[in-house]
Amino acid sequence: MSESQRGLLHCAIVLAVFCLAIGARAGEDAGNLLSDGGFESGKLDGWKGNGEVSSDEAHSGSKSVRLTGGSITAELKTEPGATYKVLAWVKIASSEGADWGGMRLQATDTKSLAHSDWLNVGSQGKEWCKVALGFKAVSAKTTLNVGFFGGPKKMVAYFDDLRAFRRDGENRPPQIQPRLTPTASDRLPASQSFDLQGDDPDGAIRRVFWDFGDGQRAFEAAGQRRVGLPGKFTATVTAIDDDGAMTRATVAWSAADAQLPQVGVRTPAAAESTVAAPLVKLEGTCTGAIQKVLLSSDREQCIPATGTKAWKAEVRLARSGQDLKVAGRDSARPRRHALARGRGPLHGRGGSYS
Ligand SMILES: [Ca+2]
Repeated sequence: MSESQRGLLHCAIVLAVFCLAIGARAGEDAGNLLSDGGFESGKLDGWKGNGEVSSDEAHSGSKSVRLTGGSITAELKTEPGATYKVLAWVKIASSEGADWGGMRLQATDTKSLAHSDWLNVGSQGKEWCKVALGFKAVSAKTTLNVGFFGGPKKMVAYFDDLRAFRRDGENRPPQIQPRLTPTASDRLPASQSFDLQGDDPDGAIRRVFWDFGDGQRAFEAAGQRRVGLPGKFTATVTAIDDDGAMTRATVAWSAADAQLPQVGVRTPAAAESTVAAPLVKLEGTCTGAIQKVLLSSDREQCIPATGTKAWKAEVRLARSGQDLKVAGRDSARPRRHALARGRGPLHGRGGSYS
């Protein structure tokens, strides 16, 4: 798609918000210091506290633990000075009240060693999300606390696939597979969905950032957006895990619409020119229902051209290089502009323009 169409501007609308912690559990470290982190035994083996094993929800298998405002604890055998990681999947079923607190993971010895962020509907949504907690042990026994902590807020949440393991070796970055659907549109505006499958093998994906390449961005792993800009683009998605490791992936996509007006510049023929005189004559053509053609520069000049389908204009250049843009105003959709870039900078040379 030519540069002439790059000015068709539209609002970015992200319709859906999904949980940042996503994907399957493939690739996680083997081993689990918890005796039954998946609660598949149907009992709270190795756990104490106020929770009930439930078949209502399960991240994997058929069971999870349901916590209604309470919490459960498990004792971990730990080595003083060693670093550990706890991974858990949580699904928040309900939340009432706006006071402080929420669900969380916490590692304690005689005092708190580390805890996760509050896990609330606002931060996690109501889908299964993966949460990671890292801590350094100070004695041979560390208590893992899973559940609600805070004020009189009422929360119900399910936890599943809890795993605690000793961290050895380097942190591994997230493994991700981004997807855009569709990757090619032939009519604008178009709808495009984006999503990210993947996981962090030894932690959890904490942040996702999409840069679609057309000026739109999203901080959600998945969603729906409107595409209004024609061209060939590369979307870049960045995933960051709980230890700060980053993975990037790209998806090429394109959009076109033969009905859209186009603006072309015929003279000067080259995208970048050096001229001897300050006054430059430009000529070009437009397709579609263009009502008005305007030239603007990075020196805050704005000059109307004469004609539309075949337009002409004269621009007085400043002393050094500058960018000129040609915009055709579409009469059918007057809020849109077709822009032609790349016919500058035009460098004055000779006389007072050396
Ligand atoms: Ca990691």
